[in-house]
Amino acid sequence: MSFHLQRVLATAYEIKQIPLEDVPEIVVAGRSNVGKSSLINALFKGAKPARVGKHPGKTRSINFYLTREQFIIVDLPGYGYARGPRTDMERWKRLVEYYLSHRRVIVLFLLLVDIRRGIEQEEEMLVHTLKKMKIPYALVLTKIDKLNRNELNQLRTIITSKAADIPVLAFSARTGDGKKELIQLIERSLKVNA
Ligand SMILES: Nc1nc2c(ncn2[C@@H]2O[C@H](COP(=O)(O)OP(=O)(O)OP(=O)(O)O)[C@@H](O)[C@H]2O)c(=O)[nH]1
Ligand SMILES: [Mg+2]
Repeated sequence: MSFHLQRVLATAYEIKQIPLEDVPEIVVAGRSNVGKSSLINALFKGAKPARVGKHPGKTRSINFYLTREQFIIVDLPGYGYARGPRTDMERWKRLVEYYLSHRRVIVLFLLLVDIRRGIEQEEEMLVHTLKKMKIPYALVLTKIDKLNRNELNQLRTIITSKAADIPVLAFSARTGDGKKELIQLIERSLKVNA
């Protein structure tokens, strides 16, 4: 099970480059280096359209990937890169807030969290915004291949209990663990909104 890339619809560094397609969107967001681009690449069969970086801050633009299944996967730039200029969070906020407030069709917002870091202040703020805007979201715990089963279960339980009533998935781009559940969640979100 995978999705197929039709084409890269847009690479937006600025507000005016954000496309306004009337197609449902799945958003992938999270801290810099959390694994957003890797997760997106893992969802596609064949194509690996998103750039993956050793150095945090690789994705600076909002990237829109149109799938043959007729929805868009959105790769948001990462936030919270400590060594970046202070104005980065401001720039990020402006671009992303504009994007969120001018979208009609976000069917699912995937908030990625490194399982070893868990939910921090930035994620709490984001969740607050998503709730306010009534955007459906789920937490995706990334890089689970870095833990053994015990550690994984322990951390997953802690994070899930904090997340209360929202779906929590665990995923590894390296091993493909959790990919099936992720694709099912995306498909369900698309159907609910069809
Ligand atoms: N072990 C492991 N490494 C991963 C996984 N996913 C991503 N990585 C690594 O983490 C680093 C960052 O991955 P990216 O996919 O570029 O992360 P990103 O969230 O898109 O980063 P920015 O675009 O900089 O915000 C890369 O070195 C990846 O190879 C995973 O599931 N397991
Ligand atoms: Mg990236």
